[in-house]
Amino acid sequence: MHGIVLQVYSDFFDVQTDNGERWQCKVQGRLKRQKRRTTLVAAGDRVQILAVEPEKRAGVIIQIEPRTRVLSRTRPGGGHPFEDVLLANPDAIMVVFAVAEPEPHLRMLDRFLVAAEASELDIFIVINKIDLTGEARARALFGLYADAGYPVFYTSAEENVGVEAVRRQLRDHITVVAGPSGVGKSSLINQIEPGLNIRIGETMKIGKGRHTTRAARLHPLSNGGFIADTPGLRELGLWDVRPEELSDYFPEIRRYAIDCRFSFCTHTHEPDCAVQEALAAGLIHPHRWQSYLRLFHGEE
Ligand SMILES: Nc1nc2c(ncn2[C@@H]2O[C@H](COP(=O)(O)OP(=O)(O)OP(=O)(O)O)[C@@H](O)[C@H]2O)c(=O)[nH]1
Ligand SMILES: [Mg+2]
Ligand SMILES: [Zn+2]
Repeated sequence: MHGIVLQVYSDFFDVQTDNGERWQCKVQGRLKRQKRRTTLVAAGDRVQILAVEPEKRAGVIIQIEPRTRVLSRTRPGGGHPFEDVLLANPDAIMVVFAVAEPEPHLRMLDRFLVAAEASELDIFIVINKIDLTGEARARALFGLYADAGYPVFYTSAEENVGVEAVRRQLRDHITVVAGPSGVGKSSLINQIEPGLNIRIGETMKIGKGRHTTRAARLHPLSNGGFIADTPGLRELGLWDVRPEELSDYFPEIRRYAIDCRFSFCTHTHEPDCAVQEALAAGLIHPHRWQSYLRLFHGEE
């Protein structure tokens, strides 16, 4: 049987098979004995399993498919760094913000987007709680992100508005959810997939304490997608971006930067800078430009 690992416990793995069954699996000894520099089995891994006790849905993982991508941390160790895989095969990051309550700080949204860009996953934005301001106000505030090139969805988890479009976006993908506390991430997920019953007003967490490595957990959606509950982007080390990489992480800057005279142009003072020209022509939003400058100079 083929399946996907939903969650990793200390010595067994929760696997959902392609026909939707849940099996508790161990890993075949042969696989455990192989030398490796990466986590053997992580949430998101596609695996092949054999039944051991079918009546108990207990099995053994006999093969792990190659990973397309990972969210990981590198653990240094004796000259042989080890890749701690927190999530295998992620496809996208959904960045959730609220239009009010908490008051939106666009600078913080830019920070989340830069961290998300550093992961090299597809990114889309969900602006929630539009019932508090009306959709027009939300679009006026966040329209600049659509101009920058991001898909932006407007929702009210409370009133079930705009949720179907987000549900379609999640189909058949493994999507990581990110965003500040209180914006309605759990509420939104419950509205997308009512059977999950994630606690509102309580952060989704596995494990305790800030020093334990928190692995990810996948919540299966009935449309074939998975929501990944992962440690924050900060804990994944995506928060620390070098200034010279920064223009790669603003899509609307990256787009023009290829035409700068110098390939290492920082767009702050160099001659023949295509980004400066685009800025002067109004093709880059001044707010986003200010965010770029602040991050470039090392301010959060
Ligand atoms: N008015 C309004 N309130 C909402 C909406 N969505 C969520 N809320 C409320 O916002 C509060 C926070 O919602 P949560 O879903 O717990 O937020 P969260 O993003 O999961 O927060 P953390 O788990 O702490 O990161 C709760 O009181 C929800 O009832 C919405 O669309 N409109
Ligand atoms: Mg939550
Ligand atoms: Zn430039």
